[in-house]
Amino acid sequence: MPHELSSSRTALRICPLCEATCGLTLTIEGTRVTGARGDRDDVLSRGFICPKGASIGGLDADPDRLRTPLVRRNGRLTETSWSDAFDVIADAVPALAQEHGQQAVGVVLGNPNVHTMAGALYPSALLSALRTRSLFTASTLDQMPKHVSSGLLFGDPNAIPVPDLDRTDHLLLLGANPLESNGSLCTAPDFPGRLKALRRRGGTLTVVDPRRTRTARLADRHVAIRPGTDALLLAALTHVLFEEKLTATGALAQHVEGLDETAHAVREFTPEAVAGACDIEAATIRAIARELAAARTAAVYGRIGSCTVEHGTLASWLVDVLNILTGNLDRPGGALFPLSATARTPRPAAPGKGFALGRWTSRVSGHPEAKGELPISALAEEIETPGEGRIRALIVLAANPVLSAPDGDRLDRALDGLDFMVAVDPYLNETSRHAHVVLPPPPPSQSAHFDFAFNALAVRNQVRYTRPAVPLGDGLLDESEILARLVLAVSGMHGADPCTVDTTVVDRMLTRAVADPHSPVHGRTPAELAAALTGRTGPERRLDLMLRLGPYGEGFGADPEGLTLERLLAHPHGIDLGPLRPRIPEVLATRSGRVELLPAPIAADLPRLRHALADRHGPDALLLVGRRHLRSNNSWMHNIAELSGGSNVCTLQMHPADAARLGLADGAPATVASDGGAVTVPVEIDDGVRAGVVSLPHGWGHNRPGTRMSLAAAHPGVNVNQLLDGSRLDPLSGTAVLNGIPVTVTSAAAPAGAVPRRGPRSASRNHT
Ligand SMILES: Nc1nc2c(c(=O)[nH]1)N[C@H]1C(S)=C(S)[C@@H](COP(=O)(O)OP(=O)(O)OC[C@H]3O[C@@H](n4cnc5c(=O)[nH]c(N)nc54)[C@H](O)[C@@H]3O)O[C@H]1N2
Ligand SMILES: Nc1nc2c(c(=O)[nH]1)N[C@H]1C(S)=C(S)[C@@H](COP(=O)(O)OP(=O)(O)OC[C@H]3O[C@@H](n4cnc5c(=O)[nH]c(N)nc54)[C@H](O)[C@@H]3O)O[C@H]1N2
Ligand code: SF4
Ligand SMILES: [Mo]
Repeated sequence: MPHELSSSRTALRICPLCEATCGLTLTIEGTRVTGARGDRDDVLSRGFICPKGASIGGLDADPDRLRTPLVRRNGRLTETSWSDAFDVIADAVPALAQEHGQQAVGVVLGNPNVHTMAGALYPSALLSALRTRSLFTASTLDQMPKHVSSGLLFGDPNAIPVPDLDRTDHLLLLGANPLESNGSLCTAPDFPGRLKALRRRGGTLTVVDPRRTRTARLADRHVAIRPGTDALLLAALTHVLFEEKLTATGALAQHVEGLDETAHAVREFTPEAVAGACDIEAATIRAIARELAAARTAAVYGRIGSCTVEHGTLASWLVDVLNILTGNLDRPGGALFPLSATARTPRPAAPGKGFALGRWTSRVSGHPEAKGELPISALAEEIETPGEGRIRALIVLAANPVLSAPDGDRLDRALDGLDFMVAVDPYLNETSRHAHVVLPPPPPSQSAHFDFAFNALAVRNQVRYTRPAVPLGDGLLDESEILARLVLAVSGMHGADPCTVDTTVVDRMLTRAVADPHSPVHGRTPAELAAALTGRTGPERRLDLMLRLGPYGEGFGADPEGLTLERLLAHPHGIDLGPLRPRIPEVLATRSGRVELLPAPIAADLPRLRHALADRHGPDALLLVGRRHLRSNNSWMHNIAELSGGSNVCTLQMHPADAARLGLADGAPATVASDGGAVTVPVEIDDGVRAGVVSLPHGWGHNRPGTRMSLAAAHPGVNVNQLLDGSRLDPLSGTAVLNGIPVTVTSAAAPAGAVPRRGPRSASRNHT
């Protein structure tokens, strides 16, 4: 180890562990991260840190992290060299595509791709190299309904309005628990502090959640809705605004079409009509609508609990309908569109191409694509079902669908039957254990960081970049280089310099820019511009290019004060680019050039919502919802000692009245059963969940053989997604219904005959 690395020092690193993107100050001894605190000078996070960020040293140094590529030989995964690993991929993937067709090679992208530079910069090159439509991502377990509603309303699926937390007077928050999750589709480090500040400045907070969460406990009003009925509640709020003439679209009026049609479309959803289904009094619904309309400024914001439900796209649409009708969309204090430093530079407003859904459908069940993706719930059947286009090879980047998607047992078996699978993952887990080649990225401290995705969802426009805090360890490859080499290996260019991938992208972007009359580089030559780029690596040069051509960029000399990578590097705590500002109409890309308030696919889905009005559950029905714990992160952070234990456990939370009715004591094992199967799990009696609702966290179930996550395996928990068979989807977005699932719960010690019809499946076995 070089001498200068042997003493203690500090280095800045943006936290990649959740959407808050806090700036961290790492303490480093030698090459080891021994501490982390919030960077007080960070322009966005101002010193905030949570327990996960504080434990990043433990995650970085986890002895179970893979440090060497693995290749399957004689059925066993064995350590190998990087060159051998890529040789194996180059031998297998192009040949399988040749033999079975392009659709036979599938790609799965998991959540951490939005938290790494590599995940932002290379998947599109991978997909174009493969020319496959077999793309599945965590979005169809998450925010796809929001993309679809934004695509339909605004013409751009990535134009997602963000609640202006720091300036709003009133926040109506549905199905989100930022006190545990630290926020999502709303990048706001210290979300808890920002909510408290809202209250302190006299603002009001309403939280709609079947559980009295830590967020709900901060609120002026907590509405314990029946799961799965947010779209009904939101439709009723919309109805009240029209009925009581409380709409005031203000400056937006000239940019919105379809108001009358929308009023007509929600006419049946009166507060009185939805009250029973939502289990919320009509008077409360009217009060919420009036408060929303009366607030000087207000924002409606919905997340997981309003997305991963039966009417997820309708609920996501109605969130913005309410923002629009109250004049709060696109105004300070309402919900605004951020403008990130790497976004496309705004153009003069003009009609766009609009957003199309269902341009193709999945092979087996005919699910429509959304944003180029097929529902991840359909992955197993696409692997299992014979016929042309059957998936034979899978490239899995940073995803663990065996735990995160419905019916993990079925997917587990399907993956086992693949001809070839690559996983880019630091862990050998429930999914990667099936791979023929595992390519492990380095730990976070050894990677550079830039938030391409979350800067476009942040409550303040700002830009930050951190270089690796620790040099790349011996024998490791930067994840960008791993993905670049993977692109080359599958595209017949195996062995070429990985920089080729970056120079090709740079050249393509510059060629497009010089031909664009709106670009500051119009008419110049790509080679001259490429030569001006700075940066030590391919990803840095690409970042430099995006910053220069972005909305705050120096435009290769057009604005000498503008952003470049060099200027950003001179500001290690980031550069504040100001509060969010109105962006309509420039942000609109619909065919009409206006906000299309009642898009046809939405109108066509409303009859399904009408059916839900009548959909009454019996008095003893139980509906399952999820939950997140502050010290958790989906399926992959149960292996970190500092984050484990205490209240971070896999239990079935249940209201005391339901527990009493079912004869279940606190801590007693209960069997939960639904469409897809059953799991057995300890009961936790908690009056924070409303009666008629039970809650299990996701990401557990670490009991499969062949993984290498010792601590996680020692307290495995059960996989909640085993209760799902993958058939419940929000039809417009293909998103799995993960909340509001009817379940039965029985004592696991119950006598024979009392067990559910399909029979309990013990969680401690791997079913085949
Ligand atoms: N029932 C239920 N299910 C859910 C949810 C729910 O609320 N309820 N939530 C859903 C949501 S919102 C999401 S986003 C999905 C997440 O679904 P996934 O993305 O499939 O799951 P993660 O657990 O985030 O797994 C990420 C994988 O990336 C790996 N990884 C971690 N860091 C890196 C890295 O730097 N590089 C690479 N290459 N790999 C890395 C981890 O080891 C892990 O294997 O789960 C969904 N599933
Ligand atoms: N600590 C921690 N932080 C995380 C993650 C993590 O696993 N752990 N995961 C990250 C990821 S990938 C994401 S997408 C975000 C998600 O961030 P959030 O959306 O804030 O996620 P949750 O904490 O799951 O909150 C969802 C809430 O919806 C409620 N809910 C369930 N069903 C319904 C319903 O039908 N209606 C309403 N109104 N509410 C309902 C649940 O009770 C729960 O409190 O968190 C991110 N941050
Ligand atoms: S809130 Fe999120 S980004 Fe901030 S320190 Fe915690 S895990 Fe990291
Ligand atoms: Mo997510």
